[in-house]
Amino acid sequence: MKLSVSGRAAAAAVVTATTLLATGSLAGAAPATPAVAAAPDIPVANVKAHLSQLQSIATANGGNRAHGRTGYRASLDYVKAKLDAAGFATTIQQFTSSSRTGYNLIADWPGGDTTRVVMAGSHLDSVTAGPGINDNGSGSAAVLETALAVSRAGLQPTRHLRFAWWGAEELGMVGSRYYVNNLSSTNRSRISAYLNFDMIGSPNPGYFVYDDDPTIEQTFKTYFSGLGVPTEIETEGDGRSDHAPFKNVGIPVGGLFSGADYVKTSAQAAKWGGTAGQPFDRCYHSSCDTIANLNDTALDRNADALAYAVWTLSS
Ligand code: DPN
Ligand code: CA
Ligand code: ZN
Repeated sequence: MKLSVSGRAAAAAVVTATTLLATGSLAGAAPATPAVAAAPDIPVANVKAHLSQLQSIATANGGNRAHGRTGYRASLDYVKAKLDAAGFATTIQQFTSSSRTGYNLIADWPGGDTTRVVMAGSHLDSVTAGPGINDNGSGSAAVLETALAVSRAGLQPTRHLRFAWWGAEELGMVGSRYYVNNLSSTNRSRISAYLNFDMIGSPNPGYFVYDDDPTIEQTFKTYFSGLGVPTEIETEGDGRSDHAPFKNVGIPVGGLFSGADYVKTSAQAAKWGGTAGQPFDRCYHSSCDTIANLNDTALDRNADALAYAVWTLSS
């Protein structure tokens, strides 16, 4: 069989396939070689177009997209309309937190083995202080564009794919915890992986991979090593985002992160560029977390890595 992949990509594919087969939590996954060839390059312009829409929504709704505010519901309606038009089965899950109504959006891609579900999610709410474009429009827009790419490709994965946008993360992961708590034990046991994307376009970026499930971690690392981009283990936010409720009930989790208010070291600036002695995101939880508060290269790489992981882990 002739494979139209470079030597390095082929070598990376072998590593991924070996890891998948050797790891209990995702045992039974097909070898990853075909998925490596098929995973799409996510157009960063499309991701940015979604972010421009989220910025406009915040601007039209008092400057934020926070839980219980009109800008949150408008954000959810924007994402849902795109998914409905692309053929997803969408569900809005309602909950109450701090006396305000919150919503999760769940989108299932029809087909695949529903006893082995691969999920990717991100929180869609901002803080009240600003529009929340890096935190977490970035993850929300990249997960949306990956879902739309699944539809464009007519992907028929072996495993069932589910995408999620969480409400009220900024109040303490309220929406994602509500989702996990309300799963039946059967449906909980059917989730073979949860991938989380919270802040992936930080303006002074780092490339951090969560070190939770080893198969998921290795899948992301394989993608970045193919780009020649070094990664570090994510340590700033352990337990601080929506993967935590999944992890707490034993579901394999992983994810990507480009940094919040920690300061970039000189060693990190040497390998990633950017500015040492400055935060990864100086606008974290501030009014200046606008459409200008993004590094397009980080957003592009992380969106492509997201799609690679979704294709590979569901194959
Ligand atoms: N959970 C993020 C927030 O919404 O504020 C911050 C964060 C994410 C921090 C991931 C660390 C790691
Ligand atoms: Ca891309
Ligand atoms: Zn935040």
